[in-house]
Amino acid sequence: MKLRLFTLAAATLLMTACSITNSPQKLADGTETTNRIIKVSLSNWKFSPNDIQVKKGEKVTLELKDVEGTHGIAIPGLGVSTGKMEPGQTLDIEIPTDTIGKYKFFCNVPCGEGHADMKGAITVTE
Ligand SMILES: [Cu+2]
Repeated sequence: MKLRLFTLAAATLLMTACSITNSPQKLADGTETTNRIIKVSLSNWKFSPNDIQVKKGEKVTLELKDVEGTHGIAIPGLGVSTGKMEPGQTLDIEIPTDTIGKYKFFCNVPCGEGHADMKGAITVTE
């Protein structure tokens, strides 16, 4: 009986572990992904977070949400450039992670006095 309980506990634990790594998550637009989702908010005048670390080969989707002001994001080194985003708008972007490096990003929509402060970086590590 003790052994059976243990087996059951082990199986439950295993199932839990699998669901953490494999179960699809819903993106803001309702589509599902097994990618790691990193939520990034855009506001006056910052990206949060603005220092993002990912692993080489990791499947990553940035879930951008504009919470204040009109902004956009450009990550030239990763070939990403959004259009204008308005408050309340979300945008999901899968980013390439196949090359190690530090990729700077910045706001690509003139948005006022703090526009030049809207910057950050995504670092892809081994
Ligand atoms: Cu801006």
